[in-house]
Amino acid sequence: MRQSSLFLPTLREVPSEAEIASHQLMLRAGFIRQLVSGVYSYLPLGYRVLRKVTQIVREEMDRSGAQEISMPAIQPAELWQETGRWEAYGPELMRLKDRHDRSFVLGPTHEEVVTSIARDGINSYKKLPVNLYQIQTKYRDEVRPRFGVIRSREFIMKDAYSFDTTREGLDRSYQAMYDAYTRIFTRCGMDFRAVDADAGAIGGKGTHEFMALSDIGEDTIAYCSSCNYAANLEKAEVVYQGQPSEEAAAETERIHTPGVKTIQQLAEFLAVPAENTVKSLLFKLDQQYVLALIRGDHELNDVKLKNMFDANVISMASEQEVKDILGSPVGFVGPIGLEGKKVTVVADHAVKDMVNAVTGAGEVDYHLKNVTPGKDFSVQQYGDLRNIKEGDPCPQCGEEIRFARGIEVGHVFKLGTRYSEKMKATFLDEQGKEKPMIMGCYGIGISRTVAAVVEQNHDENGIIWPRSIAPFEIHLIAVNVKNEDQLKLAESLYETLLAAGYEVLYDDRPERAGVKFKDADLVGLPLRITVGAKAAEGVVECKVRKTGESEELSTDQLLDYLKATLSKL
Ligand code: 9G3
Repeated sequence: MRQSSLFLPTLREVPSEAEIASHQLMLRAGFIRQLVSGVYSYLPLGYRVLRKVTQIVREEMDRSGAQEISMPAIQPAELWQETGRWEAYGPELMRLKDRHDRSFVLGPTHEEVVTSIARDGINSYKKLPVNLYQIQTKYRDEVRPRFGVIRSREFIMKDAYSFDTTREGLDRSYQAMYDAYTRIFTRCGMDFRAVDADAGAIGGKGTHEFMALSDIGEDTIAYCSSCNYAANLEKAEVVYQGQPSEEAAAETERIHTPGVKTIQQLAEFLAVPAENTVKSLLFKLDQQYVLALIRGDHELNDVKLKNMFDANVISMASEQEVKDILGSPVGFVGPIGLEGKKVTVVADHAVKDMVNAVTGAGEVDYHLKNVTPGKDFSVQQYGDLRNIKEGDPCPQCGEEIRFARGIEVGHVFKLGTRYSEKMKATFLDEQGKEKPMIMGCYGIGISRTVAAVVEQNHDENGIIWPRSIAPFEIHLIAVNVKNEDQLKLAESLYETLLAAGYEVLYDDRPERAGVKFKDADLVGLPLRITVGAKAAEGVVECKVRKTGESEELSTDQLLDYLKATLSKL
């Protein structure tokens, strides 16, 4: 491609709304442009990268035996009513009406559509297993789009759905997708981890998230310093090492603590460590109120709490609800004196061992000390309700847990029969018995993967594309197109490289050298060949964008050099 004819609107300055490197660089390098908040256009170079990632995904999905289809973005509301999701989702689900005033959704995902296709097209165990996938635009009206294409309202996803006759079949389909994802992200040059994750609203048992490691990642990963354990913080289970305290339980005392509301203030005011205090947090889980007790130095994990009650919706109670349900002001809530209140009290395992703890007294400016579970209050259920902490023992091997941040680029789920039952997608088994198909679903954020790779591969001058998904492999630069020798050599090299099958972006613009080199660093192609002062001697400079290492070569050494060098990038 000649750069003099390439539509590449680079920017000198950093757009103010771009907070992270990938967003800044993809805008500055002319790869994307925002149409409106959370909605992006992909310009020629950006689209070439998207196509490369899509091609890798397609190859590995086909290799796994999955079959590519295309499903509509416009989906009738009736399908979503069959699964109850029309009512379950809020403003994030984009809805529209057609000319006959019928309701539709703009597809954020395709479980309903693909299950209706399976229901109509499969009726016998002989036709299973099947894995159908598509690579298509999804629509989710994010409340706060941010980070460019990482959290946008329209994005490209590969979504696959497997249908099996047995759970063992699902396990095989799931493993095939897990392995395909490992190959895909490896080929994209990404540093990633597959982590145990929570199934969330989609339900089903067993799910992994594929996380691109990055400090700007919204997710926290708890991983083991020695074994292969890794889990989303939402899911990471805490190993309960019960160590009942030997301390004798003393009589509770009411203490005046004017204006002391937070655990920190309480610990300072009473000069007691945070682990001697109990946090009491009121939640609403579906229609019931739950008071969750947690040790003062721990963090409540609301996903674990939600799963303890298998609830669909969880929310922190408002100040008014705390007053109405517990008769206590916020900041002074405690587990004592709740008999007769319409609330269920649960607690994290660590609370069970506490003796003579400090809790809220249930009235303004008062706390209680020497509070002991069993003696002073009862707990309906203990469970793992806290976030794991760095340094906690790994649930798999006991070694230290560490934290990292990640960008979720893939997610694989074992759905079970959640959709097939609701939509009566059944098959007749060997005995002619009607059974619901057993499903799995598998997503990859294609556009998000591009941004995650940029997050992991850039420097202060610009992007550093791995060869596998770079928009072009080689940046050929004629330093001064007015110089006869340079232009002649550059033009002939361009033809030679194309004939050798390389993807070449040839900067033939009548621009100053400095501008050309800055743009080349910004766009970030893996290898740069500069035709400059030594053109007359047939000598060019080759520079590897990733390492900065460069060397001068005569043109007859060039093809061997490229073969050896590009295979490593
Ligand atoms: C919605 C809206 C947002 C959503 C969903 C539904 C996330 C929704 C989960 C999934 C599960 C899997 C197939 C590919 C892999 C992921 N956000 N999810 O179901 F209506 Cl507005 O999408 N789907």
